[in-house]
Amino acid sequence: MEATKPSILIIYTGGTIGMQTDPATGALVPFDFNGIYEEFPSLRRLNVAIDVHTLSPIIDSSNVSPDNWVTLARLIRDNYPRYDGFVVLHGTDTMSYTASAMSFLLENLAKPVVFTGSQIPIGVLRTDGRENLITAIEIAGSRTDGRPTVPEVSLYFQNRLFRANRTSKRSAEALSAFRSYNYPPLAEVGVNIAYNRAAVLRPAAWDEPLRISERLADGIAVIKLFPGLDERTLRAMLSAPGLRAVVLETFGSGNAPTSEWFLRVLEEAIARGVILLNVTQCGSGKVSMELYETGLRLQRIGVLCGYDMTTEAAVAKLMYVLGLSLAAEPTQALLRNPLRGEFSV
Ligand code: ASN
Repeated sequence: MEATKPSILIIYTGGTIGMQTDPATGALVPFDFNGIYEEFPSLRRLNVAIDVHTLSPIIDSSNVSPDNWVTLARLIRDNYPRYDGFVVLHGTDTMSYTASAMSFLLENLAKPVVFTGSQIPIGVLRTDGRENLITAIEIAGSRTDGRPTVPEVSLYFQNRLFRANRTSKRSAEALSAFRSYNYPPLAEVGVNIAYNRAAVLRPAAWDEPLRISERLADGIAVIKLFPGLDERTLRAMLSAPGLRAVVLETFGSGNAPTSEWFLRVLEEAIARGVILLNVTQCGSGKVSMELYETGLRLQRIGVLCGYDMTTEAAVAKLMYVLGLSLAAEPTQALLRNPLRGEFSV
């Protein structure tokens, strides 16, 4: 008996992948993904059943907000029992933020949610969108031993499948726009799709209902250190009304100046209850605060270690964890431990 076709919901949120040239005006206009089979007849050969949901309004991803993330999470939750997998088409500029946020918001996820997009509009002959889309659909529908092959939030771009919360957009030009410096690809795509099954996250249970968190905290900031950052500026940033947590982008393996004023300003913020999470400005490698005096001082005053987490994942995780409104201790515990494979200790 033929196995039933996997059913995939494509969610189009906006971005370059959904653009095509209007033959009349030459301007870029949105592509109607409901006509996906007419545009890409080869999709029928994939042996998957596809439905399309277009979010309204579609947005350039620079305009994405945490409210959009909650809308997306609700859409996936509401459709979860009906589909075997989800493909989210998203602008590349902030895709790593949205996909990281989704990895936290979707609790008990046991089905594939594959993000993709393109650098060249889908309606342009040389587009990278066609391959990205078709392969993302194939990955979302893939099963191994009767289970989804990649039951986590992933990001597919230019022949590589990554854990979404390990990615950053690293090129505004190259078709290979995303990098995952600190975690190996979940799959490499050539003639075949070679899955790295050992790297894929397994759910704690396969049949738990999907739950979502619908609250993302505000009051999160990113502060990137640079030589010459002065006391007045740092103090002003850390005294912003409503500030709850800061992703502190430090140097190298989590290092920062040891000057008295610098540590005092950070200490004062921590005393006011502001959480400081240390991630490195380097793409690759991790924060080890005990390595140098310059990191140790941060650890002693209560700055949390972000290990090899991306800034994108750190922002999303802080919004998610603080949105849970837990007491200080469980909040810190969630921040000190990886929840969705977002860092390696
Ligand atoms: N500006 C676009 C976006 O992020 C860029 C893209 O998708 N390539 O929505």
